[in-house]
Amino acid sequence: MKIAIVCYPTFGGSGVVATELGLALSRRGHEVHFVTYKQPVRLETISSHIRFHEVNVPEYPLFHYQPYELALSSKLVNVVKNYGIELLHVHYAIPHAYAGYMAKKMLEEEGISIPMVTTLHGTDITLVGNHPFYKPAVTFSINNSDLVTSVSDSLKEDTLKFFDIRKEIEVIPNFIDVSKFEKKAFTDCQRELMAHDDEKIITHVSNFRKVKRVEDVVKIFFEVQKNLKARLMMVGEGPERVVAEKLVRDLKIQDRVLFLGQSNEIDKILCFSDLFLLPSETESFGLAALEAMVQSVPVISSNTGGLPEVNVNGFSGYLHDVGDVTGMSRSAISILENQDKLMKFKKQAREAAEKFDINNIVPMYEELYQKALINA
Ligand code: GMT
Repeated sequence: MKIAIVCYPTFGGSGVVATELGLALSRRGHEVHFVTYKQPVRLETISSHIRFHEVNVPEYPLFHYQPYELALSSKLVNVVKNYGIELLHVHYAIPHAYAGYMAKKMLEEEGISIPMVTTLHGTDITLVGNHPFYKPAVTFSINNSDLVTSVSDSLKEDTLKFFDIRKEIEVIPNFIDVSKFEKKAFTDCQRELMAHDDEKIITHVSNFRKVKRVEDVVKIFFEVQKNLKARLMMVGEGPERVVAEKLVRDLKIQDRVLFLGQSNEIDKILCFSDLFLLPSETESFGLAALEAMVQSVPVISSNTGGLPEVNVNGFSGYLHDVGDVTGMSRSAISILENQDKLMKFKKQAREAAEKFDINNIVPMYEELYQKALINA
């Protein structure tokens, strides 16, 4: 198949999923064309089955906002015509589904019919898309996609609750390439660079937005380090980083907390981590938790959104109500203070992650594409 994928090229989960999906599809013999404003961060290899098409939006002083949707839909029309693309797969409804629909309509004028699959990722529904400023356009573009998927049951429920949707939504969960993370020896992880042998390493990875509740991460860690020797790795960049840094300073734990910024070495950091914290306000799936689990890192998370579909309470970690810092701290300590329990949870975290192996999930997308092509 010849597929065009539209996504955000940044560190966010939706872009990561779209890129990994495209790479996996190309390895399975499909020709995949990424159409976005920058080369996606995880798109390292340009192979004969992968192409990247940059959407350019020239600055013009008349425009207060540059018309990205227009440039994207025009680019899609050209890519479809030039490369004989058979299917569009857009990740994140805003504005990709809207631009994809416009491209479809323009192509129809030229006698080209192309199906569009839209994958909903989370904030396009729960935070941004739900805003009255965007809601009519988001509803319209979901209803006018040929097929719609969501990354969890919870996100599907939210979409049906918040929007007037006439389309069937199929749940295809996010995935991970389990084989990339074969069990390593403890010593492979260069843990000694980060902590002493008797210290536990706790990690948080996010875009440091309000929804991630990074202050809770610091508060949980503060409680933990009163009970056992530990270090906190804060990975990522975003507006709440300064807030977390201030709290660390106020609590006088600067010597135990490391802010690593945006990193291309998340895999290395997770390799030597003992516990992952994700106390988010909401999370449609929690790809960051899955990335930790596959590296045998148990997760303490909130129990909202799609997180209970990924992190299994009492097995791969523990889940608590949003904001329950006391409960999360207690659970973190209970795992970290008992080496046997920690080892058991590490093994179980990996086991729970295996359900989301790329080889189980990518065929679901291929089947969906076939369905879209038959119905087109
Ligand atoms: O919130 C983020 O971390 C970024 C956001 C995005 O759009 O990239 O992530 C959303 O999509 C991810 C991939 O499907 C999910 O794993 C995240 O849970 C989801 N974020 C939220 O729902 C807050």
